[in-house]
Amino acid sequence: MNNHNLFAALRAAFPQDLDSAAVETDDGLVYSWRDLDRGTAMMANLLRALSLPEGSRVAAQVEKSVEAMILYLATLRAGYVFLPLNTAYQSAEIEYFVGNAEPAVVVCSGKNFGWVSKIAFKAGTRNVFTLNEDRTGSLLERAAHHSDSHEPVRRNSDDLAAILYTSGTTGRSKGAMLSHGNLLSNAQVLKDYWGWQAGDVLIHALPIFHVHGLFVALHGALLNGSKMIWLGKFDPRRAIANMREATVLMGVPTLYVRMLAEPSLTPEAARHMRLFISGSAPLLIETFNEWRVRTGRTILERYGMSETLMLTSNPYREEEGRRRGGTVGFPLPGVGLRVRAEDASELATGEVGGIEVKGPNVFKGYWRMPEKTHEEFTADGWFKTGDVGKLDELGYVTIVGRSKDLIISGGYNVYPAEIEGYINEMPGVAESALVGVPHPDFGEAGVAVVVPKPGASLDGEQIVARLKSQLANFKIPKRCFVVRELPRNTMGKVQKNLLREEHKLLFT
Ligand code: MCA
Ligand code: AMP
Repeated sequence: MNNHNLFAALRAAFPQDLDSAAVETDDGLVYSWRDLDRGTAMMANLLRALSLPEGSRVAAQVEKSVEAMILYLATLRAGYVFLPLNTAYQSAEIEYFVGNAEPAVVVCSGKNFGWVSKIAFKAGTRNVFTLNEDRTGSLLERAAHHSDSHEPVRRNSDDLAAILYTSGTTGRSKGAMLSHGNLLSNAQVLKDYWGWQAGDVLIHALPIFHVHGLFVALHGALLNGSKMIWLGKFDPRRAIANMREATVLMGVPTLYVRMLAEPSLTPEAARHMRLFISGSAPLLIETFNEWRVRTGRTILERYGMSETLMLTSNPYREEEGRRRGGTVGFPLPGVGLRVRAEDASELATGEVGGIEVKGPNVFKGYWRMPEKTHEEFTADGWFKTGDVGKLDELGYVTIVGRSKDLIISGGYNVYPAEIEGYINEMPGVAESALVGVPHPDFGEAGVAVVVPKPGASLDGEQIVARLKSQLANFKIPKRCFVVRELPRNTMGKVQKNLLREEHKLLFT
């Protein structure tokens, strides 16, 4: 029987010359394919030596580094389940994720060990390691004592490989359970659809705690045996300078907007590049057009979700069609996509409705939330994305909005209900609403509108300052207004569309 462990497939794609460069970092280090193989083996052996129960979760809240990537690959190799956490999360957020996922291992930055280990030990985690950007910390010290050879643990396609926390369409964060088969099948489809080829070099510019950087970019390069130029933190000038030696770059729209602001972005600078991919948030048509003028290259926009991995993509090959700005392209091979009205009836071409999907890429459900999982699938087994869109006569998908109350800021998801909850807890607050409005850098930015209790006086800046001490930085509203009341419809529901309209020019 074949081993369906995703790591085994990635390892099989390593080039024959294991001493060639696999990763080059921005501080000048070069890791060979042999380094990745040995490093993942040593770490996998360390994890196995901990005698963890099968299916154990390994949670990581660490800065982006090659060693952090090795930790992810080692977790797969050892057959455990990886749980990546955004480095911006603060203690209340980490407490929720660790309490919910009950990881057997937690890896954090040395500077956070005090508070993270306290949370982890309270949740029953026995093993807390540290891993720092400068390649120090107890994880590497401990792994150094283990053998550098390791046979990937046998896994079935349906076995869990990772859990990614996302808020789905409603309520508290839910852990989307992704299997080895979900991840591998999606990576294989993208390898073919995007024409990965010999000699490709990827500029890896995104964080590695979400689907885009951890799976789409990383698996793409590894499955093609391609070298990565590894940017610890996105820097537009560095990314442009790296284009001379690279062929593929993946980014959220904010990355493209920031590169366009650099005079060094020219057709000459981009001459060596084969493919620019954008996703995670809507790419403005202005950005799409300007990029073409400034570089002579056409961005390929695609669409996906944590629960489903990649769903649609504009075509790579000309014979399959044009890359059309403002659309997210065609359903990927193997992905079923349909548009439904609210009463579940099928809609005609061009009509707008809820996007529903099916395929080997669709997740196994939400971690320990069978009811939530059930709610988000139709009776005939399609996953309801919460995105609103349409299909045209050629089959291109356009996303026109979202039925879920979600703001996407700089490619990160912000759930208004969560931030409103924190604001409503503050003394003197009667109620609040958070809306997303256009922002030139982040695409959308959060604006809070807060109503004081009778007799209370509130200050918008103080509310923002208080949120900063509680929540990840990207969730903090960029502005906060104190008003006498929120607009409501006859049913008493807050009319967020009116608030969005009122504040739409705030940042433009
Ligand atoms: C930072 N800030 C933000 C954001 N990032 N505010 C709103 N939205 C953000 N995304 C805050 C900072 O805390 C700071 O606040 C101020 O804005 C300016 O920070 P700056 O230094 O400009 O930010 P940065 O550190 O340069 O980060 C910007 C970034 C980053 C590089 C665009 O947000 C990023 O890497 N985004 C990519 C996210 C991503 O990978 N998404 C993929 C999800 P203050 O000054 O007050 O401290 S996967 C997904 O969605 C699906 C599956 C898919 O389809 O891919
Ligand atoms: P996440 O929960 O982080 O996985 O975010 C998934 C959501 O990001 C999707 O449901 C969409 O709303 C949004 N998204 C991803 N790619 C695109 C895109 N190219 N255009 C518009 N929205 C996108």
